[in-house]
Amino acid sequence: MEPVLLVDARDGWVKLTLNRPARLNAFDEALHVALAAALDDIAANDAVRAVLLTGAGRGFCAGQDLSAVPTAPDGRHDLGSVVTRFYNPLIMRLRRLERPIVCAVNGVAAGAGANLAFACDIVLAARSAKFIQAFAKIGLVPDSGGTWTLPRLVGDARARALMMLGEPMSAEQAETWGAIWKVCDDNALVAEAETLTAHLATQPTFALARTKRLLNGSSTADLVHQLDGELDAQRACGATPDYAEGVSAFTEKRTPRFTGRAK
Ligand code: T3D
Repeated sequence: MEPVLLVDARDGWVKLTLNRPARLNAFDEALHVALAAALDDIAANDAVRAVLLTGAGRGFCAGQDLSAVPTAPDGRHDLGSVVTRFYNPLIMRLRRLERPIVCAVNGVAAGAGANLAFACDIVLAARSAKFIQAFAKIGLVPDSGGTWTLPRLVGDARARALMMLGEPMSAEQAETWGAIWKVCDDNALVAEAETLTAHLATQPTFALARTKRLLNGSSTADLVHQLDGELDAQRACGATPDYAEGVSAFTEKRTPRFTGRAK
């Protein structure tokens, strides 16, 4: 049987492909478990300096597999257990992973699938892709951090309408509204995303990780707190070999060779 997650180790980076194309890569328990394990392996491996997340087939991810929702002993669907065990930890794993995560949205991203994409660091989308806050259509609230992430990306008015109406946001709207980094032609998406991830894998990983940490905290911190955080991070970055290399390369007018290491 095909694995539900394809893990493809490249030179300094890993490509993760959600692989349940017949269900538009909707999450069942096996996919959650495999993705969590892969992200934990990456976190523990300093040789991996960037991650690319995408989907197999014509969809990116249709959120929860609606045919695989566990039931509580009283026979009701127990959505709380799925969110507690899987979706909330997944979003925190992505946000806390000290590597840049590129997301290549190759097709429809619905429900938790859309909010999974928005939890990544740099999102590219195929021109034909769309993002759907599908939750209200089945009587649910947006989860996987969507009510936190989407208003910060596109503004409150757009987030409210997208979530209450469940209407698709096209890839081009997503780019124009600031929800994603870039739209790519469908047949160029994979190559562009791979090139970008490979580039990130050669960059100063420690500094990128500290940048990610600062950005994660910025929307809830006040300026004084944020300035303190930048001070700590800058001090730590200033002690890395990558800072020395970056300055040398600048002075010598050559491309820097970063190791990504803290020491
Ligand atoms: O436990 C919990 O539920 C709590 C957590 C919730 C998180 C969530 O993500 S809730 C939201 C769940 N997702 C959805 O509601 C989206 C459901 N899917 C759709 O609305 C549509 O499929 C799409 C708009 C995403 C795509 O439409 P379209 O017309 O391009 O494709 P399709 O024909 O609807 O789907 C293709 C196949 O994928 C189809 O199977 P079939 O008929 O060919 O055998 C369809 O049933 C299957 N599929 C699509 N989404 C899901 C799914 N199967 C299971 N679960 C899905 N979410």
